[in-house]
Amino acid sequence: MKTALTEKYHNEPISYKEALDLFEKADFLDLAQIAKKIKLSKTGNKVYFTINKHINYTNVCSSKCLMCAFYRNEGDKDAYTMSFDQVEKELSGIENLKEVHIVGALNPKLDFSYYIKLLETVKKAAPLANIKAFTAAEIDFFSKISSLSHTEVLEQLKKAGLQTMPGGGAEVFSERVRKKLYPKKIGFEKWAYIHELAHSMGIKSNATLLFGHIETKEEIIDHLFKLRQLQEKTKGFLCFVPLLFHPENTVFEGHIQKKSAIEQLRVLAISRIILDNFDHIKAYWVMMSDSISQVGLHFGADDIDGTIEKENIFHAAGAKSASGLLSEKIIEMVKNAGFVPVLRDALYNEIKVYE
Ligand code: V47
Repeated sequence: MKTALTEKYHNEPISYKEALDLFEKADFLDLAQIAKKIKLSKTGNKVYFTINKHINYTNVCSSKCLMCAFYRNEGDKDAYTMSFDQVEKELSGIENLKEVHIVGALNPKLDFSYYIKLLETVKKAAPLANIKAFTAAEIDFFSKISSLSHTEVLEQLKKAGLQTMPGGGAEVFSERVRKKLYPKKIGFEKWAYIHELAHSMGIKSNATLLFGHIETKEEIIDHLFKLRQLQEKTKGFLCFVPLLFHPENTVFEGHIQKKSAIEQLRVLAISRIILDNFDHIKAYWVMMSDSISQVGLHFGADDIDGTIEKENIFHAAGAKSASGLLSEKIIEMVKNAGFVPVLRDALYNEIKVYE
């Protein structure tokens, strides 16, 4: 039975009904076996990581999403916007930096020129690193505040140094959930339009799913099928990253429990199975913890993210993982899980294989 299942989902794209059935009912280890077989056929026993740094340039946000613990109102005592000097300082002294990940908030007080200068500052401070910046929600916001079209916004950002885009802002592509949790944020149509546009301009991107709040299993499966369809069209997604909802310091604290390791691993595996046209699936250690992300490598993930240095968004929401890891620690985690660590750049070019 196990062999029949792994063969079936390895050779043919899965249907919506089959996917929902597997997600809801499949034996836990059968699910792992199916997902791992797909992972092995794509990336063998390699697991990718990078040396990266997160810059969360502001936490002042007009979107005020209910699931977010990171945002502040203007005037709050812990509201901040980084100066370019601070950005430069944050990036100094990091050896071998490969990727700068820039995600912030929708701050109505900043002009579009701030973002151009931000990218120019990062490019100057870390000329050898890839700049992965701004979710589709931010790109849409920049278009509104600048009165430029989405194409013009992306052209100007690209000229200033933007090379790839993170997957955030996708949340769950369900209008039901959007209306309840993030009514001011863009929905699927716009998120998809902006990523498609970016891909057509040579800007590759990631895709995410925020799970573990009020979404249903059907909405998770629907989200993954929408992404598979979009990837079929553009082939511009590099990696899919399931993001586990952390309720601490949000209105859901005490009402929603963080999903168990088993539930997190089921989401990871079903993502690997449905997204057969994505080369990479990330077990994001910051959000899952070191040990669950290690197990995630046996549930279809082939990427464990990077050293990060300092993470703010998930830690505002109570993530208990370290806020950064040394490369040596990541290499050890991957080896201990039985895989070969590979240092990558943002486009998955292999820089060093740690046999
Ligand atoms: O879109 C917000 C999520 C995202 C919470 O592309 C929360 O490699 C959990 O885009 N609990 C932003 N999640 C982060 C992001 C990202 C992160 C890591 C890797 C990549 C990548 C992209 O953070 C938001 C939202 O989905 N988020 N609040 C919370 N309480």
